[in-house]
Amino acid sequence: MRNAAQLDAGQREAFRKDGVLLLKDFAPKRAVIAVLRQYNIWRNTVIMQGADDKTRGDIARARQAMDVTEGEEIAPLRKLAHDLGGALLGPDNVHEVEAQLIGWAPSGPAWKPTWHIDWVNKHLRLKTEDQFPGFQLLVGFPLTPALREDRGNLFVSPGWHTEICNTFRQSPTLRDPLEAISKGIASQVPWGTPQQLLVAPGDVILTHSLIPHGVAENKGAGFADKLYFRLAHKTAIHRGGRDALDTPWRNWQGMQDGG
Ligand SMILES: O=C(O)CCC(=O)C(=O)O
Repeated sequence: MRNAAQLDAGQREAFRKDGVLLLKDFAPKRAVIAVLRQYNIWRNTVIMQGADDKTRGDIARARQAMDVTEGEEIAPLRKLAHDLGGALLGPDNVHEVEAQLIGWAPSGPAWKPTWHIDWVNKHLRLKTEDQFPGFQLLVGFPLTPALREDRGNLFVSPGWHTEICNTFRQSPTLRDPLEAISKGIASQVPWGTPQQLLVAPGDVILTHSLIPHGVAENKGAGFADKLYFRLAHKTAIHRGGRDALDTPWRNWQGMQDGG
């Protein structure tokens, strides 16, 4: 395991270019296993037992997500996420917008890929600036292995944070690029060349908030589970406003001074 402060210049440069960085074998496995164990307990108690039969069936077939604001099992990975946030956004600048456990059941025949940019265009119905990204950095911990494709992997379009920002910068109105994005989502046309990330527990995924992404089909036998932290600079300047969309590295102190 490496210290978060050791993100080197090459990794920062790759992150700037791709908007995505996969850190292999970076998180302590024992901490990852502890979160997975706790998630399974929550899944079988809080989520499943509280549901009626139909909901329980739906849950077993689909995506579940739960916010995790507490839980001592989460603490070591939360610290690592915040350290990484500090390395990229600047030490002492990190604000946690959301922590979320997400599990994808083995997908059925009706499964469809869903492309999106988090919070920019919610279900194609963006009406107000409130839905612009309220975060800047996603830090993801895969809890189960997805070392081959179609195991519920996160898939991403590297480099497209820049394309999205350029589109916003060149457009006189906010509406134009949003409509273009909507169209892409509606027709399921992926941006760029989508890549499924091949990951194992202990790996850490970093993505810029404007990276288009989705989830691959899960042809495996079990759940594909992840823990995601969404982080922002504490001034939360990205909540609302055009600046969040046309200036990719505003307030990323660690990206500006080379770390
Ligand atoms: O489950 C995943 O890996 C990604 C989920 C996702 O796209 C999201 O929460 O925005």
